[in-house]
Amino acid sequence: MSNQTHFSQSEKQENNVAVALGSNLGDSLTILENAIQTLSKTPGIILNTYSSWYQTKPIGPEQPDYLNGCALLKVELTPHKLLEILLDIEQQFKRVRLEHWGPRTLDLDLILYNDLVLDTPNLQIPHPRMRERAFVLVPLAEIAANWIDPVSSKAIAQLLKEVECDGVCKI
Ligand code: PH2
Ligand code: MG
Ligand code: MG
Repeated sequence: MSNQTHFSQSEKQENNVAVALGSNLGDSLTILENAIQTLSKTPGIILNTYSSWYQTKPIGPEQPDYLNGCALLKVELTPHKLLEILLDIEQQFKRVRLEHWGPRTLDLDLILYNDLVLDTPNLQIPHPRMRERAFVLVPLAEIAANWIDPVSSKAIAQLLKEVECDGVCKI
């Protein structure tokens, strides 16, 4: 069964989605604010709320600090259709990615989609590394502290207590 068939119902419903945003190349604050505006204007997406922006120490190769934040959306889109749109928005912002986990103008990651657990080659939900990433959990806890991660069965606020948050600073 294709994902499209499997999720056909969700296209007609309002699905709760958490997206993580990040940037560490160019004018990151402007890029992130513009990405939020773009999301809010995209058909099939309602922007519910978004977090403060945080300056965060890079995970991975040596590179500039990031600005990170999270947004909560209601979508009438399947997970794969939403992924396509997020990748398209990254391209609109002339995403440059020089190396794996390296610096980028805009990164939009699909973190949670309802209580769905999905493991496909190009999309895993929840995001497989969200539980260890303070740069995701700190902003997400600001706007969705009680959302239960369907894999660990823990709330975002609980996951946040279990990570080291040094190097994540509200701007
Ligand atoms: N994204 C990465 C790799 N490392 N580090 C921080 N602080 N913030 C990010 O968004 C980030 C990262 C790959 O997506
Ligand atoms: Mg990422
Ligand atoms: Mg990404």
